[in-house]
Amino acid sequence: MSNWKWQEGDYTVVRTCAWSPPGEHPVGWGLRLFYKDDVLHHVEGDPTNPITQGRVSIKFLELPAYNNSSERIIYPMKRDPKNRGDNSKWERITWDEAYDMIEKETRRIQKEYGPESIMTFIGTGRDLWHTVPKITFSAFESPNFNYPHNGWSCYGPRSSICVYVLGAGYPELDYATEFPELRYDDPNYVLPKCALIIGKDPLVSNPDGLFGHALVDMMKRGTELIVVDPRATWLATRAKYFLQLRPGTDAALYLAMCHVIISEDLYDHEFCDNWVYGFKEFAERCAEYPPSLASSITGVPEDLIVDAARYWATEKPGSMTWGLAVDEKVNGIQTAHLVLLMCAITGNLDVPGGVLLGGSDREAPTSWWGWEELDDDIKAKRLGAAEYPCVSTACSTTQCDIAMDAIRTDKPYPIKMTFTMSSNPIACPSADPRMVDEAMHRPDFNVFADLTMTPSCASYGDLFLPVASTGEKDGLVATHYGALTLFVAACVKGNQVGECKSDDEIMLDLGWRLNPSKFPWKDLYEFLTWELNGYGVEGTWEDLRDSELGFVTPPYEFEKYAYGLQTWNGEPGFGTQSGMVEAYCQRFADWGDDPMPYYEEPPYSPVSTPDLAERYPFVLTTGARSWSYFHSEQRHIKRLRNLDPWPTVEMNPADLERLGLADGDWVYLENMFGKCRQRVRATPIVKEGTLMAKHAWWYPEKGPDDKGFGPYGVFDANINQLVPHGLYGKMGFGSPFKCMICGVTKAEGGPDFEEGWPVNAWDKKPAYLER
Ligand SMILES: Nc1nc2c(c(=O)[nH]1)N[C@H]1C(S)=C(S)[C@@H](COP(=O)(O)OP(=O)(O)OC[C@H]3O[C@@H](n4cnc5c(=O)[nH]c(N)nc54)[C@H](O)[C@@H]3O)O[C@H]1N2
Ligand SMILES: Nc1nc2c(c(=O)[nH]1)N[C@H]1C(S)=C(S)[C@@H](COP(=O)(O)OP(=O)(O)OC[C@H]3O[C@@H](n4cnc5c(=O)[nH]c(N)nc54)[C@H](O)[C@@H]3O)O[C@H]1N2
Ligand SMILES: [Mo]
Repeated sequence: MSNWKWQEGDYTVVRTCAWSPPGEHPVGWGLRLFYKDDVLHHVEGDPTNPITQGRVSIKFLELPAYNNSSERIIYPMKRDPKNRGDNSKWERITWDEAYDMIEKETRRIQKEYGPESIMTFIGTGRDLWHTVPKITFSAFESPNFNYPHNGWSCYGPRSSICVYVLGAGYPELDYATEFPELRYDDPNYVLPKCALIIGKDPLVSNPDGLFGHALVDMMKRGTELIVVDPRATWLATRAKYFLQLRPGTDAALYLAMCHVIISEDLYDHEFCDNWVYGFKEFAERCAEYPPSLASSITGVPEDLIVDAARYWATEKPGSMTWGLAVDEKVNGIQTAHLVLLMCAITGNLDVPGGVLLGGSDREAPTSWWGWEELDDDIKAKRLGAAEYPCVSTACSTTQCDIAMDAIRTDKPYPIKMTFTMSSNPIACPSADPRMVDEAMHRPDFNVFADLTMTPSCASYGDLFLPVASTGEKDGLVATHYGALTLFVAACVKGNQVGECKSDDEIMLDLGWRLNPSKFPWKDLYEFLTWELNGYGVEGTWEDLRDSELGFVTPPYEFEKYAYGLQTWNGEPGFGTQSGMVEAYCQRFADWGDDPMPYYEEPPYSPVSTPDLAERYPFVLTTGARSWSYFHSEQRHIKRLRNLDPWPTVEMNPADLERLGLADGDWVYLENMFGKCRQRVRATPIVKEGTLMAKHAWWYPEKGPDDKGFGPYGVFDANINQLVPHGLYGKMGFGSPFKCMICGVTKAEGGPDFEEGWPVNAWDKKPAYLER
């Protein structure tokens, strides 16, 4: 009997705090995992977890189906590169053979082409954002760590802007994480009067360290919402102000809101006088956007813009949480800049009940560990770094469009080997996925570390490393990847499935083999303790696991800028070049952009490309999250698939009527870049003329060798065929995933499946139980 493992009848119960897999951001779901005969049987929420307090997402309730699925690959496998695309050719091998292959190819490529010809690929914020950089910089000694979402348009603009404009870690809602015992009832907690929810649907997405349901807890206690979204989400319909804008036009809206706040003298004079650099110039910039103009651009009524701005400036403290829609536009950096300024000029930064901020000493979201030790001539070869210092100063990654161009063209040098840990490029993150698929056949050797076969690996993988899931590994969870550590908790292993290893174990194995001097930890636990201490928590990983809650909250300090806690030298102020919040950012000017935020029409829109819009009359936003799925995962989990069985495009009933379409019809979505097929979902939550199409769809049930639409039918529904590669902002950030244009035509039908698909799919007995 211990705090983290005990017996209940026939079940052994293990307490854990989940991160990934299945794919998830660091929400830290508190879970109790029930094992019977060493097999995960069911999952319950852990009521003692201070954040989630017993609540669980459906994806984690379905963890047994995910972990025990017959689709899991539980042994290493290889396939001769000449057989790429033929999925009957995979052979089971041992870990030693797999590592031998990696070592042999690494040494050969390092010698013949240089280590820069090895590129790693990572997906979204799972618990390997501290792992893959180490594999890249320290094991392979390559400078090319690649996140293949064009224009780094998830988290990149939002987190980098914090570095340049605030000199701080990530901003987040004040949801009483600093009071783990009593939470909202702690007498020192200040409830935000107003919360600004921007381009985010946190109840569904729980991103990056925010437990979305906390908003409901806060609303019950009186917090009012201002929601900015083109779709009437659950939160939007309960908001005090719902600003339903045209996708891609956020910056115009925030310029106008700031204009109202400044021109009506509702701003925080003391804060602006002391701490905002370039306030006067910023006020002039905002004056160019009166609400009437913003209204004509965004489609939000003028009086709503004015009222919401007044409310935000006067109902204090106001908190804010922003989402992916801030980034997924060419104008992403400027949009993010404006959101921060809207919080700054109202005096809401880093005050109780306001916007929490990470300290300047916090790690950037992309870990730099091992980077410094690379030779200067190798560092200089990082793809896209010289062209886009705005990307390369804050992020240790490549600029991903340029990285993909190198694979495609061998310029400036060829990429001979790739190592993909947690990404499915042709199904999910990459624009122009058919081009990416073709390009990815060029390297000599492509390694994947994943849990199931994916369209990407089926198409161009040569080696598959099987990864352990939640419940199968020991690890840590920390919010915002270290950029704002609201809490740290232990992920605990309950059983071993096949020969699966955790990403950290794979990293250590590779490091010890390829470059042992850079991997000083003697085992996983020494490594986890080192990571834990890096988050500012003392003691060993085992101490944390064994503790009463398995969970710690590093102390949070408010108004750090006033006490010298937000700068490197201990002086009061912010950790920026000017020591203030930068409305005017000299660095942006140095990097060839406007030093101040501005609005720019999306590159393809009814306004910027009216001729094209005649043929493709809808404004298209994509990828609003689904309760069932984390990106391209879980399509094979029966109960999750039943909840959301098909790729759908949300359309207003008036548009459907006009086009002679009906709910449930299959349609082609098409523009000048490509085409895909999805199913209509009639709904008034989108305005006439706006569409929202789901992303990351593929059909596991089609099998890996489906010829019609590529492996698992991946090119049937993939909306990213309508998004161009290489279209991003002047400083290398932001791509138009959430603001394209498209046309709709009726399709003859949907994908052809046997009777009963997809709802009766995956009824097979969990194969690993037989193995
Ligand atoms: N059109 C459109 N496209 C989008 C978006 C959008 O909104 N619209 N969103 C974009 C965003 S924000 C992002 S971040 C990208 C995401 O893109 P990716 O992160 O590449 O997402 P996935 O396609 O889910 O690929 C993840 C793979 O990792 C595996 N996996 C899950 N957990 C783990 C783990 O812990 N370890 C390992 N080794 N593997 C794991 C899964 O099985 C899956 O095959 O997609 C982007 N694509
Ligand atoms: N269940 C689940 N959870 C996830 C993921 C998942 O795939 N599934 N993915 C994870 C990842 S990597 C990320 S980045 C986060 C993303 O999670 P969020 O940040 O919540 O982003 P989205 O769900 O893509 O979109 C949020 C809202 O933005 C709105 N929106 C669309 N276009 C615009 C626009 O131009 N302006 C404004 N203001 N709003 C717009 C959409 O209508 C939607 O309601 O979720 C994470 N969590
Ligand atoms: Mo993301």
